[in-house]
This record gives sequence, structure tokens and C-alpha cells, in this order.
Amino acid sequence: MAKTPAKKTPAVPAVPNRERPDEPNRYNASKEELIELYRQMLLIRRFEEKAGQLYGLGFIGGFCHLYIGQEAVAVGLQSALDGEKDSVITGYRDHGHMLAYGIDPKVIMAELTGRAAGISRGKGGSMHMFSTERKFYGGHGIVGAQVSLGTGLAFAHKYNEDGGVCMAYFGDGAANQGQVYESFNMAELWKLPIVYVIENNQYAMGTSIHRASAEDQLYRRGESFRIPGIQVDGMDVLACRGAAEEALAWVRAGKGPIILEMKTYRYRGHSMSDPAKYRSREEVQSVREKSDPIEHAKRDLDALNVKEEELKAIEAEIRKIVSEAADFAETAPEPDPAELYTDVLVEAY
Ligand SMILES: Cc1ncc(C[n+]2csc(CCOP(=O)(O)OP(=O)(O)O)c2C)c(N)n1
Ligand SMILES: [Mg+2]
Repeated sequence: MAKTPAKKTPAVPAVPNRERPDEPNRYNASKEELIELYRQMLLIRRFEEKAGQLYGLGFIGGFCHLYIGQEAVAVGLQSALDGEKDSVITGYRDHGHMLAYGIDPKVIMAELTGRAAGISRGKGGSMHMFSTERKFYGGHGIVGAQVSLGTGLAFAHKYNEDGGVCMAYFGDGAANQGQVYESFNMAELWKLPIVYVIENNQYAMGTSIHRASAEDQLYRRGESFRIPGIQVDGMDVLACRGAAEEALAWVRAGKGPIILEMKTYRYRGHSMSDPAKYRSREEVQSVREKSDPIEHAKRDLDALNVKEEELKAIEAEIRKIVSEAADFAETAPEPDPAELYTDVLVEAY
């Protein structure tokens, strides 16, 4: 009896040649621009160090996730946004993104200490900071939720034809969440104006990316939705800014979403209550020594002939701003107890 020929597996159809974004260049910053980027990174670093101290002293309750080590990402990317039109959304590690958006350090610190003058009137705390006037939509404690909410913001930009782009940040851990991929699908299908920023700081709580992710090259996570991705040195503020320019040009040209995978590192534990036993001191020390984003910018400033005295003056100015923010946050009044009954949703749907 003749053998039935084995059924051939159909060849996977080749993905048609797609247009790809250009390989981003490091941003060619003027001396003044680089000084400003350096200033902002230093402000975040010193602000976060102070927040860590205030937490230790009991001034800050609840969760507190510091951004130390990741400063170049928020600063480099957000410096390319149009503050009038574009929106930003992120997770709970949000102080740096607010500072990079030029929001007053005093009202951010006062939110951390739960004071009425805080940006969310002292009711949001570290994880839930909002500034709708500045189109900063949080601050979210649910891992991955900001990705679908950000996709909604991008939908609104398109629907209202306001010319804005949403920058939605999330972590390497969040990148394994289901709602991220539902969002990717809709965003590409409808060509929504959104830059998905994966802040790959190598860990999701105590789990390293290599233990949790089958595809650990996260810039490739949009491939099956035809969303292009770029991997970026997230410890180099000029590389971050250059990638932002490229990504925004892509999105503003109506080509739909794009993914930026920012390779970065957090120096502190996941939150203030994490002793970080899942990694060695040497690992952290080695990143600090070899790749610190602020030291990196210092070398670039040196190459532009910026003198040590000028950097010292910036350091003094930043320390003053942070210490004033801390004084304000320690002494400003707490919300009135009647505030317990405001901002509460009572309507029925
Ligand atoms: C839906 C959901 N699952 C789990 C958690 C608990 N949780 C809080 S942070 C976190 C890790 C997220 O890591 P990553 O996305 O890499 O962000 P990173 O903290 O590194 O900035 C987890 C699992 C949560 N808040 N929400
Ligand atoms: Mg992470």
C-alpha cells in the first residue's frame, strides 16, 4: 500500500518588509542643554536620598519606591516631550518622572509625608501622584495597569486630534502582564500615538528578568503586533534623549506605537522595606562604579569644558532645593479630617 505523503508544515509566511525606525543617535546636546539634564538628574538623586532618610525617620508612611540609578531614563525621555500636548503615565516608582516634568519638589515631598499641600492633597502618597494640569496621569500601584490606561490616553489624543503623544512607562516585570499585549494589539491596529517605555532595571521585586522572562530582549516584545522596538542604554542621558527623538518622530508621523527598552538598574531595594538579599553588594557596586548616569553626564560635561566649580555650584543649589522641600514636607499641615469625605466616588452606574 502506498504511503500517504507526510503532510508538510506550511512555511511561515515571511513578514513583509516593514519600515523600521532609524537607529537612534546620541543626542547632540549643547553645553546649556547638558547642564540642564545633569541638574535634573542630580535633583532626582538628591530628592530620593532625602526621601529615603525621611522614610527612615518615620515621616513617610506606606510604600516608597526610589528611582535612584534610573534618573537618565525619565530625564532624557521627558526632555523631548511637548509639555503643552503630550501626556505621561507610569507605575508606582514615580517621583523621578514628576521631577523630570518640572513639578515643584515641595509638593512632591509633601505628598510623600501625607500633607494637605501635597500634589494629591496628601491622599495619594508615593505611589499615587497626579497632575492633570501637567498631563501627568500617575502614579499607579497595579502593575501593568498604566499600560492600558496609557493606551486609552493615546486613544484620546487621536480622537480629540490634539496632536499629543502618550509616554507610558512600565517595568520589566510588568512587561509579562497580559493587559500589556491587549494594549499593544489595539494600539497598533488603530495606530495610536504612544511610546511604550519599558524600564528594564533587571529586577521585578526580588526576581531577576532572566528568571522570569522567556524573551528577555524586551524591545522585541511588540514583534507579533508589528510594533518596532529599540534597545537603549538607559544609563546615558544623551542616548535616552536621542532615542526619544527617534521614537517621537515615528509616532508623530502617524506610524503608530513604538517600544523603547531602556536598559537600566535600580541601586536601592524594590521598596524601602526590601533588604535586597537576592543580589550581591558587588553587583550593585559594580554598576555604580562603571555605569552611573550622573557620573556619565559629568564626563560629557568635562569634555564640553564645564568646570568643576560650576558643577559644585549646581550641587549646592540642588541641596538647597531639596532641603527646603523636606522642611516644607515636615512642617506643612496634615489634611483636615473632613477631607476623608471628599474625592470619594459615590455615584451609581
Ligand atoms: C497586578 C499586580 N500584581 C502584583 C503586584 C505586586 N508587585 C508590585 S511591584 C511588582 C514588581 C514589578 O516589577 P517591574 O515591573 O520590573 O517594576 P520595578 O519595580 O522594577 O520598577 C510586583 C509583582 C502588583 N502591585 N500588581
Ligand atoms: Mg523592574
